[in-house]
Amino acid sequence: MGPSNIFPPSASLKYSMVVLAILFAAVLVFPEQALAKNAGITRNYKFNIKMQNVTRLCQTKSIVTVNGQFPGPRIIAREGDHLLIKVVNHVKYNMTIHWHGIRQLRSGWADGPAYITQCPIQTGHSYVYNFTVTGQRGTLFWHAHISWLRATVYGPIVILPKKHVPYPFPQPHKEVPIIFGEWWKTDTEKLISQALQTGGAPNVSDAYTINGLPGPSYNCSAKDTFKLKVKPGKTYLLRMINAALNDELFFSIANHTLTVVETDAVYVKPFKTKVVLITPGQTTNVLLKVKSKAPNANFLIAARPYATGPAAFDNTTTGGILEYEQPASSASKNRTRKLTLLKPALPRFNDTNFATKFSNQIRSLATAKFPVNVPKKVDRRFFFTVGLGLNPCPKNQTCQGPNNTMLAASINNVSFVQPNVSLLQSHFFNKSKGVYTTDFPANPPFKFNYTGTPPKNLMVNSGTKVVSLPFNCRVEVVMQDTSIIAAESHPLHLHGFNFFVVGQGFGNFDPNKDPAKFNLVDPAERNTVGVPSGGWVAIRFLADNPGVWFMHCHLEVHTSWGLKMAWLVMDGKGPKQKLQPPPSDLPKC
Ligand SMILES: *[C@@H]1O[C@H](CO)[C@@H](O)[C@H](O)[C@H]1NC(C)=O
Ligand SMILES: *[C@@H]1O[C@H](CO)[C@@H](O)[C@H](O)[C@H]1NC(C)=O
Ligand SMILES: *[C@@H]1O[C@H](CO)[C@@H](O)[C@H](O)[C@H]1NC(C)=O
Ligand SMILES: *[C@@H]1O[C@H](CO)[C@@H](O)[C@H](O)[C@H]1NC(C)=O
Ligand SMILES: *[C@@H]1O[C@H](CO)[C@@H](O)[C@H](O)[C@H]1NC(C)=O
Ligand SMILES: *[C@@H]1O[C@H](CO)[C@@H](O)[C@H](O)[C@H]1NC(C)=O
Ligand SMILES: *[C@@H]1O[C@H](CO)[C@@H](O)[C@H](O)[C@H]1NC(C)=O
Ligand SMILES: *[C@@H]1O[C@H](CO)[C@@H](O)[C@H](O)[C@H]1NC(C)=O
Ligand SMILES: *[C@@H]1O[C@H](CO)[C@@H](O)[C@H](O)[C@H]1NC(C)=O
Ligand SMILES: *[C@@H]1O[C@H](CO)[C@@H](O)[C@H](O)[C@H]1NC(C)=O
Ligand SMILES: *[C@@H]1O[C@H](CO)[C@@H](O)[C@H](O)[C@H]1NC(C)=O
Ligand SMILES: *[C@@H]1O[C@H](CO)[C@@H](O)[C@H](O)[C@H]1NC(C)=O
Ligand SMILES: [Cu+2]
Repeated sequence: MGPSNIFPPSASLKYSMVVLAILFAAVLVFPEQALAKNAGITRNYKFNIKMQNVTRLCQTKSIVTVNGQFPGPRIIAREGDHLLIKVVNHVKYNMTIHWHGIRQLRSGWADGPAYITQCPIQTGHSYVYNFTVTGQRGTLFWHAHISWLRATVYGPIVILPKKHVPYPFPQPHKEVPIIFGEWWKTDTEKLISQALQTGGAPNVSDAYTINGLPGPSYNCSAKDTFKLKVKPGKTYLLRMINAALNDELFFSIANHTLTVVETDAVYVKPFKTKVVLITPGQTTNVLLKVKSKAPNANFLIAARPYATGPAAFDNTTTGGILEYEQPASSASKNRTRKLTLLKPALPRFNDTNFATKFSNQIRSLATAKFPVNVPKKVDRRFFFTVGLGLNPCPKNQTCQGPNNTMLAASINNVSFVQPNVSLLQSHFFNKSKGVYTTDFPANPPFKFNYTGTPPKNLMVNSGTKVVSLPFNCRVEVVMQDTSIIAAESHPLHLHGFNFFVVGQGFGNFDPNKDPAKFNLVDPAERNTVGVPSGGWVAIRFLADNPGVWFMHCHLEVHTSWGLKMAWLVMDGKGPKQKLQPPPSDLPKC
């Protein structure tokens, strides 16, 4: 029996996150069947995809939700558990759900990106996502993986360590998810479909949210503010998730220091910081040790963007409030007194220096219990340019991209064209002809000064191309930002694997000098990494998971423009090295 059956649906959406935060402590004493020490249990969840009216920023809007909740329900499991999540689609949109960061060992059919590993779940249909959480513990999240529906369809995944296995840091008093989102007053499905027709950039969002709530900096939103009530002297584990569509975020709590202990469900060497940078697709666990005595103040919890491109961005700030439980005596005496609200200092919107320093601090634990399995040798090397580009305007139309073009984005100048059947099915049933080709280029079509003056012709090529890899191939990918249209940070997300961030730098990657500086000792292990604006990042992974694995920018607007590709990992020879056949309820196109 899964937690979904135990946690009652919360009556009030507005308070649901607060309620969940309180219930969260109960998870740690959650009754489980007595089973062999390492055998996981099966947890069942039901996700009814349905419309729900939600009011934010003084406007009521009908949004797509899971079970009417916004943000959606929390998935809780322990390392080793099996998950069966039945998704039933009651809305007019096609739907898929992605379990972001879950490795999906040999269970690629449950990964979720539309037309990559499955056809969408159509209106009135359902699909059971069936997978096991193997070798992972920490915070991840789930979200819709079709069009822009993840704007409102997202929620946390909390993976606790196996029973009786402690964290490699002090046990927190409480654990609290902090999930960032992005809110538009307008219908986001209309927004992106119009933008893709006109070729222009879609309008930026109207607000950011913390656990679905914009907070006091927005018009008529003071009542929609996330509150974190703390007991003096205690330590809290904040499970932070950036589920925003298009914006990397700086996060800080006034007058408090945070200790980063985990990123993308991998423990890291703890380090202290006032500010956290979190890109869309990343998750970060931090310990918050609060002051030992309740101060006479409240503290703003704030997040606002890190933005590097020239494009317009939502430059607003979302806020929550950290409140101390006051001692009973003072509370009664001072009940009516309004505490001052202290505000944190956040880096400037374009503070790339901070971004670089922050990401360099993230290091794997590299202990006997949590070793770093970074490939020391490499079988296949790839050099990928990532960035924007243009498509010509169709005849008879005027377009809103620069000089009457359409904005596009690409990897190695290939702008990915979404097929109309799923790549994984086409691969499994040997029906790739006319769906995809395996000639995705290992290098850009021509060399230029990637971060200098762009070439004259900015037009992209288009195609549905993948890279085919043998099982257990050791892969290195250098991702190089380009200044085409403009240099910009791109958070690249890889499905099906964690990778190791072995190096990064500014300007053009130098294949002769830079590899000597790679960190093969304690590199960060994660599923999403920011390609530095005007720079490069080098990652390595072991292709030990057969299937078709999407890799894309987690800024949804760039994905929509084609900044995506897929890796096709072949079966290995061993019996446990093969992709399983598809489940019988796999949706059809
Ligand atoms: C949302 O509000 C509209 C207009 O008031 C109403 O017609 C509709 O039934 C509501 N939808 C839901 C799911 O409550
Ligand atoms: C889930 O997948 C496992 C492994 O493939 C399989 O044994 C099991 O029967 C599946 N469960 C359901 C309910 O489909
Ligand atoms: C985008 O914003 C402009 C200016 O605020 C507005 O006129 C337009 O209607 C918006 N477009 C959409 C699709 O919401
Ligand atoms: C703020 O909301 C009020 C309604 O509560 C509205 O009258 C006012 O125009 C709004 N202001 C802005 C700047 O949107
Ligand atoms: C907040 O921090 C400032 C600067 O460090 C300090 O002067 C002030 O006393 C702090 N206030 C509280 C209530 O902790
Ligand atoms: C946000 O952007 C708007 C429009 O570009 C600008 O007027 C405003 O000053 C900016 N606000 C902040 C806090 O930078
Ligand atoms: C109660 O409020 C008064 C006046 O603001 C302040 O001087 C006093 O320190 C407060 N007492 C406590 C226990 O915080
Ligand atoms: C950041 O923005 C400020 C003002 O908006 C500008 O003066 C500065 O040059 C920018 N810094 C970088 C590194 O782009
Ligand atoms: C393009 O415009 C011409 C003349 O206005 C018209 O005859 C033709 O049908 C249009 N073609 C398309 C594809 O809209
Ligand atoms: C648009 O055209 C102008 C004039 O030909 C040129 O200077 C500019 O670089 C072009 N912009 C883009 C993004 O191609
Ligand atoms: C590339 O362009 C940058 C920025 O204009 C410049 O500083 C750098 O020297 C150029 N590199 C090469 C190899 O030309
Ligand atoms: C939903 O998915 C099916 C199968 O791929 C497709 O035929 C249909 O056009 C899609 N509907 C919408 C509204 O996108
Ligand atoms: Cu991007």
